[in-house]
Amino acid sequence: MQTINISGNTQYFLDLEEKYGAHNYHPLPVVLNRGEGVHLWDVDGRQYYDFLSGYSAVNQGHCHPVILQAFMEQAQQLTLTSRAFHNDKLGEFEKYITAYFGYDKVLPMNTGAEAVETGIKLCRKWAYEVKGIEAGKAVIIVCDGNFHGRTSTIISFSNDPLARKNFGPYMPGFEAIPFNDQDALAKALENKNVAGFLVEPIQGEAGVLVPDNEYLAKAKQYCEAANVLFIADEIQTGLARTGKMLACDHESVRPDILLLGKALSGGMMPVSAVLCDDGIMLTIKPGEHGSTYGGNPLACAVAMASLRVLKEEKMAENADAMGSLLRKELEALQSPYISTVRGKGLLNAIVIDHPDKEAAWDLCLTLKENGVLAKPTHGDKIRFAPPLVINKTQLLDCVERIGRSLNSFQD
Ligand code: IF1
Repeated sequence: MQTINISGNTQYFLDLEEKYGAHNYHPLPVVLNRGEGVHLWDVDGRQYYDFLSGYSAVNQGHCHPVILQAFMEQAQQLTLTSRAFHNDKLGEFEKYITAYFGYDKVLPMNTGAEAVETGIKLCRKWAYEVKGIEAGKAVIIVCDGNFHGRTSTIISFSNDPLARKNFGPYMPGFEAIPFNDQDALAKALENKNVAGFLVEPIQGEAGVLVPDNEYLAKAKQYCEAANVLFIADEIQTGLARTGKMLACDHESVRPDILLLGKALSGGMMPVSAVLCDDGIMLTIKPGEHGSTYGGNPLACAVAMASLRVLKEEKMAENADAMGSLLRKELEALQSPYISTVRGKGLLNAIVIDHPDKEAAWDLCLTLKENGVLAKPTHGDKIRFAPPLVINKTQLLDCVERIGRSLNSFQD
């Protein structure tokens, strides 16, 4: 186990959380109080590169000035009307985002999980009222290793014991198949009660699992042939993270229902959105779904700025170039402790090969000492996902720090 030195200042904040907060996370022992671009600073003034980006919620970089400006202007004007009344930002946002992604309509929500839940409800509603599946019989296909959020319904179709243990009884109506297995999907689609296929184009939490080329395109074709909705959860992979605006764009796949969240607000506040065409969206009538904060004017102003800067600053192109460079340089380290380097754009992970099962955690502690913040996922994988504004000099500096951290490893 790695020895770590913690300042009194840092310890003060760790103790507060230990005593007064739920213990539902096991964070790295670092206390941050400032972020700007690719950098974070802790309470002792130490600077770090952020290689997690708030789980891809800070694609645009911490405290992006344009997004911040939009936030501050709107925050002083009007933050929330509820949907009981109209406001002058919601319609502008709806027009902007539907044109941006090419859909008829958007249903605005707040968290990613709410977007996933909304997608599930739309799919079921469409199944009964358009496709004609028998009431209560709709099935949505999901993938082993999925992560779509933490609500009771969503963990009902998780196969991660940590996510679902003792949270039953579980929501029925879901069938899991292996990820990246088109034959398994074809077989599952023989069931006439299937309404939708919910999939992450790249499985994030599972350890950045990139499917074979054409998997998504074939899956969409199979769904179309079976009159089943292809629901893409782009909450983590979307918004330029993988080197295209959407991960589905790598295969020119147009989801029937598109789920967005996280970087939709550039890390400012929870904003999520569900996009689809009228044939699906208009199955939900007034009063059948909603949210207190969904579509609030502050969220709309922030989301429009967050989407605008992605394009204006060509963040997808930078993510593509910097991601290729990162994977090439990580491979070139030829570290005996890295068994795999994988990813697309700036959504990457390394798999650690070391006899000590705590090795990935210990490496993250060493990385922290060397000025790079990253976190293990599922034991032996470490996600490397910096903000999409990282430049070549900064990226090579991080690779040097990662290499130095790996070299300090003892067998
Ligand atoms: C945690 C990681 C986990 C997501 C996808 C929906 C959601 C998420 C593809 C729900 C959220 C977050 C949740 C956070 C850690 C992080 C995460 F994959 F990004 F690393 F857990 F798997 N779809 N992912 O990734 O969005 O409701 O959180 O806004 O819960 O520990 P949310």
